[in-house]
Amino acid sequence: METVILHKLYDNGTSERNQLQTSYNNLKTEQSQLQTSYNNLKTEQSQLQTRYNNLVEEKEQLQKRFDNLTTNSDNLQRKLQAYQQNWAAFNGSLFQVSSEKKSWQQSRQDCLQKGADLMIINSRGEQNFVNQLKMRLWIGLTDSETEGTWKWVDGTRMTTSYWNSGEPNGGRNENCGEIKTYDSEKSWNDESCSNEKFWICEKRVSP
Ligand code: 2F8
Ligand code: CA
Repeated sequence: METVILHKLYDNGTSERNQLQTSYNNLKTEQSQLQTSYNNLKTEQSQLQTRYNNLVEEKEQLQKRFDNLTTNSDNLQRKLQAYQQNWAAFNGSLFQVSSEKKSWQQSRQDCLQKGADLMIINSRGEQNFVNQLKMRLWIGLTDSETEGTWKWVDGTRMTTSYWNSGEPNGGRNENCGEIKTYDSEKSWNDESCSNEKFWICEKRVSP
């Protein structure tokens, strides 16, 4: 009787041990699968990080290219606009000759409205350029502030001059400068500012 009971207990123990072993094996298998999944996810995460870094770099390069293209397009747009409005490029400036006549002040207002001002002649090249147009034109020269002290519209004192013989001769009656004769050596005249004349605007495009 005792032997039978002992056998029974032994069989029960064995069966329980087998179940535990099976459960243990199953858990080991599951653990191993989870480890593999984890490793795969780690690899995938690392690949995604690399792709993300590459995309960030690519985005920065594209942004730079986009900014450059925008700058180029803006410059071209400005040039095209200037060309369409009959601005002529010379020596880092754009020049536009009027098609109507106005007083010196009104002429200047027209230039200012266009983001420009009356022409300032500060090189021999510019003096030649304006004279070859062969037109009487208001330029940005005046002694309205102090009689006899000629200044350009940017407030600088006139240093080099190309007055016509006998000019300036108008005293208080002639306080504005014009291109009168087309002799590049001596072409300026002082003239009454209220006289209506064609004029020339200058817009600086490079420093
Ligand atoms: O001879 C030069 C002289 O010519 C004219 O006066 C007669 C000019 N004035 C006008 O055209 C209004 C002067 O500015 C110029 O000096
Ligand atoms: Ca004069």
